[in-house]
Amino acid sequence: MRRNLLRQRFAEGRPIVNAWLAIPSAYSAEVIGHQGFDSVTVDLQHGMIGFDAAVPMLQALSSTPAVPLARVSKCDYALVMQLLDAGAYGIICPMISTPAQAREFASFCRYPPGGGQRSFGPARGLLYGGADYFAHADAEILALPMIETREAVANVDAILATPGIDGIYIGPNDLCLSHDCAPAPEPADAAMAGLIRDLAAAAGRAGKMAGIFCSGGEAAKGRVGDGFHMVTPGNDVALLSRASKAAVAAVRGEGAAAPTSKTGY
Ligand code: 3PY
Ligand code: MG
Repeated sequence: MRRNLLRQRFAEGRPIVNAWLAIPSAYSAEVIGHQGFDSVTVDLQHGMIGFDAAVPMLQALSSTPAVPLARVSKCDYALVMQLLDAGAYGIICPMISTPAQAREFASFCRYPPGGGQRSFGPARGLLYGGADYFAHADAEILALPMIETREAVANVDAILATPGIDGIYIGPNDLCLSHDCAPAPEPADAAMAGLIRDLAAAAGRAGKMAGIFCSGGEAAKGRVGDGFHMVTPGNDVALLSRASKAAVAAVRGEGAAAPTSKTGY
C-alpha cells in the first residue's frame, strides 16, 4: 500500500502543512494539490461539498503529491466509510467530545477485528493505495477527532488515549464559541490562547499528532512554534479572497487590500 507520508513527517518531527477545500471543484483541488501542501483536506462539513463532489476531488488529488484527507460533516458510519473507500488517507471528524465518541469514530476508520467496524469494499482505496490496501489500511489511515467544545477539552487526555485515534485536530472557531467568545483561530483572550497551547502539549505528552485550523500562513507558522504538528493556513476560499483583493488593490494603486475574514474562512 502507498505509505501515508503524514505519518512519516510526524515521526520525523517535520510539520505538516495542510490545505482545506470548500470549493466543490476537482480542478481547484488539483491546483491546490500542486502548491506544496503536505496534505489537502476535502471539507464536507462547512465546504460546499457532498460525497458526489468529493469523489472527483479525491481523484484529482491522486494526481498530486499531497496526501488526501477529508473532514466529514458528522461522525457518520456510512460517510466515513465512503470517504475512506473513495481514497481518503485520513478522516477529521468534528465535535468529538467524549472518549466514547472517539472510540466510535475510530471504529468507523478501522477494519475488524480489534474493535473496528469498517465494512469491506475498498474501491478507490485499491487504486490509490494499492492491491494490498486491506493488509495495511488500519496502520496507514489517520483518524483525527476534532476538539472544539468545553467537554472535549475536559476529556482530551482520555480522547488521546483512545485506541485507533492518531491525534487531535483543534477547531479554534468552535472552541471559542463554546467558551462564549467570538470565533477566532488565534484568540486574543489570554485564557483561550493558553487553553489552545495546552491542547498541543497534551497531544505531545501522549505522543500523538496535534493539528489546528489557522487564519493564514503567518499564524500557522506561529502554531508550529506552539507545538502543533499539522497546521492549516485557512481554507481555499480565504486564500482566493485574499489574493483577489490584493490584486485589485495593486491595480487600483491602493496601499492596502480590502479586509477579508479573519476566521480562516
Ligand atoms: C473550527 O475552527 O471550529 C473549525 O472547525 C475549523 O474549520
Ligand atoms: Mg468547527
